Amino acid sequence: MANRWKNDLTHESVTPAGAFFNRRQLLGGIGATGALAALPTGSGAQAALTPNSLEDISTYNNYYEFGTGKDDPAKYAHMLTTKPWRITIDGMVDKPGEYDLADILSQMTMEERIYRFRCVEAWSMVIPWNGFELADLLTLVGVKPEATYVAFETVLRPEEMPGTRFPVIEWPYVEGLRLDEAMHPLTLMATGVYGMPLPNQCGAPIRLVVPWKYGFKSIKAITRITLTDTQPPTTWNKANAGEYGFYSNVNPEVDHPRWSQAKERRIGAGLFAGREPTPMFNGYAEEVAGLYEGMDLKANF
Ligand SMILES: Nc1nc2c(c(=O)[nH]1)N[C@H]1C(S)=C(S)[C@@H](COP(=O)(O)O)O[C@H]1N2
Ligand SMILES: [Mo]
Repeated sequence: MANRWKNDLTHESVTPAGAFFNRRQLLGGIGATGALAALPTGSGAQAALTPNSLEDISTYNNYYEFGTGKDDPAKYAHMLTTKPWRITIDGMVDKPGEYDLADILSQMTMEERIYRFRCVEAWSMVIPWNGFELADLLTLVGVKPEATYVAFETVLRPEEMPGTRFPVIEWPYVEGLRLDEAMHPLTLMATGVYGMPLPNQCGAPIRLVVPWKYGFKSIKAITRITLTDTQPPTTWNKANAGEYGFYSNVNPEVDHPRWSQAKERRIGAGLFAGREPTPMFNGYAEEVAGLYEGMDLKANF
């Protein structure tokens, strides 16, 4: 196990430019091997990429609606009913409404994206997501020209979410992106991993994935998407603005007040594996640095 992780994961190796921009792939019921075989073969580094096991991805989770322990979501998230699922899309859009998820999915182009995933707690994984570009959904509903931000909200069902009985954070969980971040082709709405529907603990039936930002931006079980012209409140920023900013771009040079962000512990690497350096924008600088040109990344953390 440990060796697997030593050689193959440099930041260039995981979904570099070209691995996603040139490819739109319909998904069948592919398993782990199929997912790897389906990777573009043009880049040697890309072929060497090794995602975390489904076990890692589905047993080590952050999802406070089901408890604060890493193993709580795997134990309790089955309590959430994910079918049928409706998403309210409102605010500054041409076609506001309550959309049925199955209806949305029938109009989206499903793809596989193997992304690095970096939690603000300094652990990381590599995850083979299945999903569609958020930009495609926003285009479908029509974004009005005055909109500049997108707000997201997680479903809140205390009877199905035992963790929400405790005031650890404010419920429902909310997140937000600037509109240009939301429209970026890397920004994914994930409905699956390893070619299978998302396990509940991973955010079923639909969650956001923003691979260049800390994991808490990737909000789970989304029930509402609102287009707005003001920066939306976000759960961890509300909980502690000194520690968690709105942007939360992965940045090895901006430490968390209580720990360094320079390195990360890769889940599944084994007890004796060293911590790996964290790349700027989690390895996606080439694709996203332009979004923040001229911005002070230390002040806007
Ligand atoms: N609704 C909701 N979304 C959430 C969270 C949460 O507690 N509730 N935790 C966030 C955090 S801190 C991380 S690191 C990722 C974890 O995703 P994973 O469990 O699929 O790895 O989900 C994010 N999305
Ligand atoms: Mo996180």
